[in-house]
Amino acid sequence: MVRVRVRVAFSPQPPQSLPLPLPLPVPVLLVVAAAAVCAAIPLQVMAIDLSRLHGHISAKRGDACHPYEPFKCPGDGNCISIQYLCDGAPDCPDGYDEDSRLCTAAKRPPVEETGSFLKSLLASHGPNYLEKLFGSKARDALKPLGGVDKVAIALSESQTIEDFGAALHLMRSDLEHLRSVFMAVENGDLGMLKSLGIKDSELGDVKFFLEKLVNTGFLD
Ligand SMILES: [Ca+2]
Repeated sequence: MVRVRVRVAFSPQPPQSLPLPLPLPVPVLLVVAAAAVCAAIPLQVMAIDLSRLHGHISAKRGDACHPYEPFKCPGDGNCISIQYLCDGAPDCPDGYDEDSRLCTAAKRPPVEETGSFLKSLLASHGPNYLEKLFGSKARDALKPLGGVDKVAIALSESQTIEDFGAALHLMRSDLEHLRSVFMAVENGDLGMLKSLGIKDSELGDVKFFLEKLVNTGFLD
């Protein structure tokens, strides 16, 4: 199906028919322009935070895109507007703006936030604590799985728990254990988390963390 989309280019010039009586100072013009752009972007699109897209955005200085088209297609370097990310139609030549890992990461908490949370649990309880969630390969501060950052990226980018298990080469038994933990949380059964040794003071944070994944399709 060919999708036709009309694009309106942003013009910093006021329309000829509506001349401004006095030239506005540049900062005022910028605020007005930013407000106009924000008003034109639907709320759903505003939820996409480029800082969540770990590893999907070039970090090189000097090749940044214009603020109104902040996403750089990795293939050809074209810059596209943020409302064209994950909107169902390819805008980068290779369709990267619709990449399923990128679009999953756009819905999840930032990788850095997930990594910090996992590290805080390890710091409080010791390097083997996350075996309770992710199974025996999660010992030694997740080193057998590639480290905390790799696990955080997999949690961010894996659309489903099956994708997560494949990304980290989890054993089937460990994956099914993890699924049972998620299902318990989805069903409001905090007894499961308590039985894993998670302290009452941490239950809220762990539940919130797991629910974020469930609510973005992890168990689908
Ligand atoms: Ca698109």
